[in-house]
Amino acid sequence: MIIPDARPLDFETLPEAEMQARAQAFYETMRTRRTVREFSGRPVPRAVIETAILTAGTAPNGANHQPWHFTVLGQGPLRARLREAAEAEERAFYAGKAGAEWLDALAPLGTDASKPFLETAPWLIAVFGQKRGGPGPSDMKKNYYVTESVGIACGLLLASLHQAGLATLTHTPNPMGFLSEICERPAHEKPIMLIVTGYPAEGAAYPAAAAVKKPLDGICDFR
Ligand code: IYR
Repeated sequence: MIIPDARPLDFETLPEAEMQARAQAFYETMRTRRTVREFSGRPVPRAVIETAILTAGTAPNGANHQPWHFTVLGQGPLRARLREAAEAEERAFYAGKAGAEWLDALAPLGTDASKPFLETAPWLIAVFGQKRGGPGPSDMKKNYYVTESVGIACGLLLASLHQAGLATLTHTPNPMGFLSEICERPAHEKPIMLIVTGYPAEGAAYPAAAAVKKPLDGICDFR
């Protein structure tokens, strides 16, 4: 291939032992991440959130259109509205809309329609995938692999927040139309998830079932 406007790659080749040590250290960090559903109101500096979002924005993505938007909600009047709208959807979901199989699957996690963290946590990050956009700020081209790209960006965002010492929760009220409305996002953007972050509430706990991870041979094979 011919690389347009080619730049030399800045790449550090590590000794294999160092490579393994770094991979192991990152695994040890990430394996302690737990989804937290009880948040303290203790403030978290906005700069940490900004840096984590910059990290999310490094995700590989379709045609480098970077098809994402992050609306960050600090403490403010939108929170009560958001909680009310999310809990209304969740009440319908848990009252039966989800169906028995889905509700059975959630039983070990103990989740329910009550979402106080939407008001207590210092930061909520609403993540949107842009069906249209492009590399330029006012482009309206077709975007590609939006769901995959935004999924990877969310993974990086969660990893960054965790490694910065914050608790995280991915929340996916269903449907999420109210998020677009409250965040005033345009119709070509699809709400993907809400990422809640802050400190855990004092005495916060998690369900043991959530921490059971499949072993390597349960998620991987080499050929
Ligand atoms: N969105 C609901 C339900 C929910 C669904 C799944 I799949 C989860 O892993 C957890 C919860 C809620 O937030 O309660």
